[in-house]
Amino acid sequence: MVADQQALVPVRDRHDAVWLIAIWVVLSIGGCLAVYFAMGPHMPPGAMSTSAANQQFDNTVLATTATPVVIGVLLYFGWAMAFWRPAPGDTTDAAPLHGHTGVAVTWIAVTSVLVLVLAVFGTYELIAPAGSGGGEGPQPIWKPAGTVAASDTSWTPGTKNILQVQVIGQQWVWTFRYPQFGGFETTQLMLPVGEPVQFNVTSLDVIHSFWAYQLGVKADANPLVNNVAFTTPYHTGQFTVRCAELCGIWHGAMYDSGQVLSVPAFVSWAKLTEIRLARLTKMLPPYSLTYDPTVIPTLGKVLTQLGLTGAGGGFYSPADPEQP
Ligand SMILES: [Cu+2]
Repeated sequence: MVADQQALVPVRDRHDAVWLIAIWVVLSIGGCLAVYFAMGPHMPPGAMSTSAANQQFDNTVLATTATPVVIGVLLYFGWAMAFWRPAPGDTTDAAPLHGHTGVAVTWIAVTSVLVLVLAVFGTYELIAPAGSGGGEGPQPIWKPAGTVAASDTSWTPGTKNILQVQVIGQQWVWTFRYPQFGGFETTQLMLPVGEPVQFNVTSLDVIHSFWAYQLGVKADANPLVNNVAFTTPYHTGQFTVRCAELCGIWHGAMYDSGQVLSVPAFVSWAKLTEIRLARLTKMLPPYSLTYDPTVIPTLGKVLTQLGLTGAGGGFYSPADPEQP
């Protein structure tokens, strides 16, 4: 009787395996399609810029790849609970398990290849096609295709010269300098749509992290370091700016918002702001990729003292046609 029961076990297991694999394949195909096509377009951080779209694509591919694994684990777990649990009152031990070299080797090989391929794929996709939205340090290796070393003094839309935007973090406000428009400093982060942007991120005190969420840009702001990040906005509209590095008691209030404008609207904003802030720009230290905090205490303070920063840092002029 005991021998008969043991002989039946492998047959039952084979049926289970066939069913499990069949159900797993069907569910995985459906799941992968649903994740890639239905969830993919809603994956963070959206597709407002090249860097955001690259991250969204990465997130979509990684989630799609993980789907069969998750389905496999949950299916096996559910199947075991439904069909392999002991009958009520059965307190005997289960049959001993023995290692299976083929299964172990296959599992290690498949998961290792999967992880390594995804690591290489994800890294390449994040940085290579359009330059990284994460800081690449002072000498970036990957730049947006077709761009050249930027001039600090001029920028013309549609050329290979990248728009330079300096991001300055300090406790607890973000300010932005536009060196190609006379080096004015403002709390408004305005960008033109469809034009490559180079963020030069630095800090005047502690370590901050410039995080323009919808643009997929996140770069550490370190004092005396120029940390470069690239993006090209795809759409006009508003995006949020936060500090992503705990930087003191008002870290959580260190937020701002930025706006992607049409190219003509951006150019007129930049030229207007250059003129409007000319009086203040003269009081600032000359544009530089980094500033020594012990020598340069004026950046940002000028705007603050004159009451030009509103709650959340953003201030909008009634003269700005893009603002309500
Ligand atoms: Cu901060």
